[in-house]
Amino acid sequence: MNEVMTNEVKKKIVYSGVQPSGNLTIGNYLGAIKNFSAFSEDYECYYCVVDLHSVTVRQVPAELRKRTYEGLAVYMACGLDPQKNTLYVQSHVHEHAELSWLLGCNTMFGELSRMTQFKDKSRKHAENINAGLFTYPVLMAADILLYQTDIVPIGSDQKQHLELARDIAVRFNTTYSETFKVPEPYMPKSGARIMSLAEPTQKMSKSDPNANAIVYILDKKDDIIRKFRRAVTDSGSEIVMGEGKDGINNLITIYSVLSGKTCEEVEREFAGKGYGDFKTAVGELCADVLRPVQEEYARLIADKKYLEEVMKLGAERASYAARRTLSKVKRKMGFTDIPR
Ligand code: AQP
Repeated sequence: MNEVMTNEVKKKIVYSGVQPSGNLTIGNYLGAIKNFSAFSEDYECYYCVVDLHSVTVRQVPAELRKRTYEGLAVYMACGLDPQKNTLYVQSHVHEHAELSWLLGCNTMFGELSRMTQFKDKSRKHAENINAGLFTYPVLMAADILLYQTDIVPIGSDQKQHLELARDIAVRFNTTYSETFKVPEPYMPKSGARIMSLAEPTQKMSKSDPNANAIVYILDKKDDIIRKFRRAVTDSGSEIVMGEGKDGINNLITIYSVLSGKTCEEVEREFAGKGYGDFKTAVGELCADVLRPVQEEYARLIADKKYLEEVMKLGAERASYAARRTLSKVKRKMGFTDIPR
């Protein structure tokens, strides 16, 4: 009896997503995707290709379509089994957009105005400061709250949005009675903010127009090594972390996360070596770590039929869970059902 009861204990829920707004970077990998598979065994996991988010910035339609398949293939190549995880595409589950509207009516203009990503992206895309860019965090809150999520693995750039999602959940629960689980962020101790190789005070972003600033998950070995060799560093020479040494701090962090060693161990390993040797070592290690991911990706992306089966299965599973929360929310807010 006890055993049966234990088996029926509901697993905690993990949710995260990546935008198909460009080719995925080692920032996306080290800060987020790499950590996803660790949850697969013990949690019920939803990992989404968040295509609705990506159109807050103008996308070329054919490229968006292509990158959506690629995003799914990268998830699997990074070790996410579609049987153990719900892997799906956000726009296939219309409840995300619907809940986003309802939550938007429970989110304050002032809260959204404080979001630093909105301010950054408004500066970068001054010709297209659309309403979606402003309400992006509400859609992100809907993504998370729709699945009654416990844990959200994210890079540190998404921390502020996650805090807002928590505030929205608490406000809704207080206004309409307990409806949403209030989610917790999970940020890796190291690698939560991988910096640009060209401007190490800036986050590495897949939409950065400078390709040398970014290492893509699918970059060729030679390109990876070349980019690391050209990484901007200060005028020093010792492989030691320090204030104002953003470039070398970033490279030590990347090496540390890729190798599983602490930053101090990395400093000891490279004591007496110069920046040039270290940059080559980071490039080589990065290429070695990414090689199996790239091989698996090449196999998966060639099989469009299989990717579509995964998409379909994921959409069905996600829709089932999403429908339950959305109908609860609508009931609490006073919406009527279609009379039977
Ligand atoms: N540089 C980074 N270091 C650590 N984590 C990062 N993430 C993104 N960049 C870094 C994490 O990756 C996950 C998916 O991010 P996203 O695609 O939803 O959007 P983003 O955070 O806006 O990522 P990008 O690469 O900067 O995209 P663009 O250029 O389109 O805005 C998130 O968990 C994020 O924290």
